[in-house]
Amino acid sequence: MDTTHQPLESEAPLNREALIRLFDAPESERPALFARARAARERVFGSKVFLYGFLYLSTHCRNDCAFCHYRRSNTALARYRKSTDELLEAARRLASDGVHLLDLTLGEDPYYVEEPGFSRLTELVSALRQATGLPIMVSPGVLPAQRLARLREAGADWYACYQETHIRKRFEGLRLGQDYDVRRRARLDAASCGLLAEDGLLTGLGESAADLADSILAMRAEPLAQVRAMSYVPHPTTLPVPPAAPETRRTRELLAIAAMRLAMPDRLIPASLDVDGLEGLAARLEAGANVVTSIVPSGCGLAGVASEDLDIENERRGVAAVVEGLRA
Ligand code: MD0
Ligand code: SF4
Repeated sequence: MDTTHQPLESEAPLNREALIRLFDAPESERPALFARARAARERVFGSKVFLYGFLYLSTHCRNDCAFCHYRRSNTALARYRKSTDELLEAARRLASDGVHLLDLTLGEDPYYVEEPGFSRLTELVSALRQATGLPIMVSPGVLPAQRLARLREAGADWYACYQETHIRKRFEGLRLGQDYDVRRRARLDAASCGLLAEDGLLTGLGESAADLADSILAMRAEPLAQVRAMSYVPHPTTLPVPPAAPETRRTRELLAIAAMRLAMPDRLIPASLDVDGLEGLAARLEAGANVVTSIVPSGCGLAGVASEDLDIENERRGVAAVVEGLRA
């Protein structure tokens, strides 16, 4: 274990000890820290920011994650499956608005992931790819290697599958009844069949600085092209609200973005609109993010994940509002 004392100002990717110090840094040191994260981003990506359209195509799920509004045991929830035509319409809207990628997300919906021929999701990927010509990310949860390869053949470029935490004990308390290694294996299988892979972690659930440092080191060791952090958003049916106040939870997410940027300068790092909507965009970009994700067109009846309807029907998660926010 590399425990040499590495100054936070170092331009070399931070080691574990430095990452822990980063998360525990006093508030007065954060502006300089975020400035260093932006400089690290600038060195690799310049001032480019990428816009990802988000299509939550099915809110059905067989899993029961303790942090998620769409967990199986939330039986009161009105769930939907969008038709191919509805998704094509929304995708064309996003493409003409100027997004760089479409993220097709679904819960682990048996209608898609347990379908014997597995043609529904592959046909959807091909149809959206043909209709827009955009890169397609799929976020269908855990799939066996053979089905990931089928999605790649159908035209998918990306596979997102978030571990949330890389501490096995914590994983068991979050992704209830799911296997840590099977989930991790899916990302590696995706990368081996030519898909770009994304992992993500959840902040604001009482995780320690060492837990976050270990997550970042685990992500750095995987063949990931994109890495993210998102704050836990409490819902009536999810985990009890953690002790930390909302702004403390947000700070953990911002520090995690900066830490990932300093530890992995060359990865794409999202600023998700799904936690705080449009008003949360600037702080996440200032922390070192360079992708705006969860851009959702209004009027299509589409939902968010962490926040089901925040800023969706009021156009604040549309491309125009995001571009205006970026200009500001
Ligand atoms: C986002 N709401 O980017 C989306 C979602 C899943 N691949 C992405 C969590 O925040
Ligand atoms: Fe299902 Fe994903 Fe929610 Fe877990 S996080 S319950 S897999 S939709």
